[in-house]
Amino acid sequence: MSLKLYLHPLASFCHKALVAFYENGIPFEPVVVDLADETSRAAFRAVWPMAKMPVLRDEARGRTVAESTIIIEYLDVYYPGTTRFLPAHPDGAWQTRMWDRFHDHYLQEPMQKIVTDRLRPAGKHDAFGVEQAKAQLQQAYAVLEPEMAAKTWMMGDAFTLADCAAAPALFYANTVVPFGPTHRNLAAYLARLMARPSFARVLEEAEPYFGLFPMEQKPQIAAPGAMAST
Ligand SMILES: N[C@@H](CCC(=O)N[C@@H](CS)C(=O)NCC(=O)O)C(=O)O
Repeated sequence: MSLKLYLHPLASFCHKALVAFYENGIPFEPVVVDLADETSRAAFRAVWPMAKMPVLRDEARGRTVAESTIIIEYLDVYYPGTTRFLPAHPDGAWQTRMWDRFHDHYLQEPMQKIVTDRLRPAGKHDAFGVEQAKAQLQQAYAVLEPEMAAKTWMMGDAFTLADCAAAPALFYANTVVPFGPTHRNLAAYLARLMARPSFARVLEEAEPYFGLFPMEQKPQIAAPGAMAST
């Protein structure tokens, strides 16, 4: 198969790329990377020395494509389908990219900070950094709540790159700092994302791995408002 996607089924940035593949039914071979396994890690480093997932290898075009956003942009250009991930108009395109960056930087990153702090050795935790990350999530929720008052998707009626980014970011952020009970528009948006067949498939495939999530509150495929508050 021409397209190989290096991924882990629990990894949120991999989910973002997978949504794009499933939106347009693009065939690919998944290569599951286990960073805890030396052989798997070394094989992955040989493909992409930064060892961050996802990474796309396009054998037909002889290209290695890193970074979830860039993978989606690459698919949009070279493997286009009915869902177009970037609007043709420059104004729509920059706004889509802005919301994509927003979800990566202000939801995914603080969410990962909170989750990976759990994996640090005793005495190496960063309680202050975790508090800052929680505050940043709350700030991002406050921006998104009015933003999603009257829109179906991040850019309005069309599902784009920004929604691929939003889906796993909001799903996992809601697991670590639930917003369901307090942010109704955001909860309704996450519910729409979870009902979208592409993301529903990603979650279904990830579910067997949810027990590995290193927080007490495990991810759940349930209505966002149903998550327990912390
Ligand atoms: N900016 C990157 C972030 C990728 C990333 O952080 N991936 C995580 C999995 S969700 C990873 O590979 N973590 C492994 C590690 O940090 O060792 C992207 O958008 O693809």
